[in-house]
Amino acid sequence: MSGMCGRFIAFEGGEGAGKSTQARLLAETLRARGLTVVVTREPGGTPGAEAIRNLLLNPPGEGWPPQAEALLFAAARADHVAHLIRPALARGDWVICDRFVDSSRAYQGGAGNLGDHAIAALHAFGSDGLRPDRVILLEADEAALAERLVVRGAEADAIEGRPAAYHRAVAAAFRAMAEADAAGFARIDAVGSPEEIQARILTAIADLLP
Ligand code: Z5A
Repeated sequence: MSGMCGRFIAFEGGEGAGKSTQARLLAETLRARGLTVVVTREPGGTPGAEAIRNLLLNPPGEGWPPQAEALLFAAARADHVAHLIRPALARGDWVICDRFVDSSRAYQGGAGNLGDHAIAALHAFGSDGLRPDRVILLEADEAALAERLVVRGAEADAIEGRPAAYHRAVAAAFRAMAEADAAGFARIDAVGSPEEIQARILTAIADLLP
């Protein structure tokens, strides 16, 4: 758990699910209610973790072996947790994070076949096992997500560019995690207007709001 007053919300889901959009909208709504909110992302969020992000998404050389990739995500997270997330929660701020450890569980642990125990061990060592108060899992079918990414038109990075089967395994891993921890995860239908989706999210975190 995150501390006495601050709350820690993580957004998870596949690429293009609307995590960044919804993180921003949620922050605006919470700020309008008088809360202090820090919006951040992974990999990244601090200068050290942003430097590691660049190594991960644009790998020099021939690409990271799966174990090295998992270690780099965990190292970036350890810096982010120590220098940004824990201090913000200790001040009583809300922290809204675009991806967190469950992305490592789904991508490296699930689709990358390293397994959940390896990721949990890295997270225990690197970040003392910090968990969000609620994970908002944005779910949409493959076709809807593909359409959004075509509209956005950005070039794929080293992880986005992996085959469809990899991304299907990521979605299945997220689903399994949410089914195994119904209190920790809110599964949100990510198809609809951004406002409709935001309303679903606010309902799903109503119990955490002051
Ligand atoms: N990764 C990992 O492997 N292990 C880890 O531990 C962590 C991450 C932490 C990070 O890339 C990559 O690292 C990611 C997982 C991996 N790779 N993949 N795949 P990133 O942070 O650059 O990318 P991302 O997290 O996948 O985010 P994204 O592609 O930017 O998507 P998003 O934040 O979920 O969506 P968005 O930017 O809010 O919206 C996407 C587009 O859809 C955009 O044009 C919006 O205007 C549009 N949009 C948003 N909402 C809607 C609705 N409701 N309807 C229609 N269109 C919408």
